[in-house]
Amino acid sequence: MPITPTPKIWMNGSLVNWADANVHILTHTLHYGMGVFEGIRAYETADGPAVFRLTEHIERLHNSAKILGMPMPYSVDELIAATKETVASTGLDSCYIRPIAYFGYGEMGLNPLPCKVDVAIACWPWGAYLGDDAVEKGVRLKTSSWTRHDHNTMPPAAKTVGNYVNSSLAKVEALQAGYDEAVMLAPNGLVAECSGENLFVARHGKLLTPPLSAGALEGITQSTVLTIASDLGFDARTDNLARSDLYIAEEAFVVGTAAEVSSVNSVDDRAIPCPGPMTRAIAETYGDAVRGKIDRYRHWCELVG
Ligand code: PPE
Repeated sequence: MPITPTPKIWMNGSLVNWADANVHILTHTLHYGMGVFEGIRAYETADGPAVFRLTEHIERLHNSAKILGMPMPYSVDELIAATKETVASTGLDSCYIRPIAYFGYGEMGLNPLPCKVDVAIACWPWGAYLGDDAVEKGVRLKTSSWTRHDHNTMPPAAKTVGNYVNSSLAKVEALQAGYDEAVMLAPNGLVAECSGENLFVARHGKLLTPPLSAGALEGITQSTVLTIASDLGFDARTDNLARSDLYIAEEAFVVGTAAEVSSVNSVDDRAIPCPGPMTRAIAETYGDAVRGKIDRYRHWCELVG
């Protein structure tokens, strides 16, 4: 999707013009992938723009950096304030937000630690990630020929720049084969997640989503959906899934900040009823929750102003 520029990007403590938010070609992370990032959305609410679960996203950014051994130069509170300042500077009611921390220009070679850690936050308007009408129409999934990371290869709990080589390989393979998104299996063959979303599947009336131990990112939308699903009276929990669980699912959907809740209409050309009743109810509630329309979830909407 083409990027629509906004006026300013936050870089190392101040807002700079969009066109001036550049890095040197010898930026360490550009060569070796040791960076961490987040994907967050701000939505229009009755009280003004609000960033959905901003604190949890910034805490995960800090944890990703900790896993990499990357010193983070700004506290969680400082980055929360910086994110709000950046969103406010766009004048937009809703947008996608991309904080990134990376080892900058300094030295080359595999040890990143001599390089200064730089932090930037960019925002831009971003529409439906898996196509318009992804709830009603559903997306076609294909099991990837690429295996998801082993815990001792690339830690799946950290949202690192380098982890996304694996995701991009899988995404491109799925798109070139005529599908919308890839399902990735862990080295032991269990279902991990999709290239950019967590996956939920209904089996025997229960909603199951693979945990971190199966190689999935601990998604913030996954956590939101587990809460919403329970509040709606559904039995929903993290659990391991086999590939065959996907083929005989009663319903299935993917969740992520960018994709929100998008139903799945087939996996490897095995049709899945779409959208299922639980999927539809959860998607509708999620859409209202992020816009501050549901009292019990309003604490997740962190106002910008
Ligand atoms: N797994 C992966 C691999 C992943 O990239 C995401 C987010 C999730 C699960 C869901 O996490 P959460 O956003 O906390 O619910 N993927 C980002 C992808 C965006 C991009 O293409 O860049 C996102 O949704 O922002």
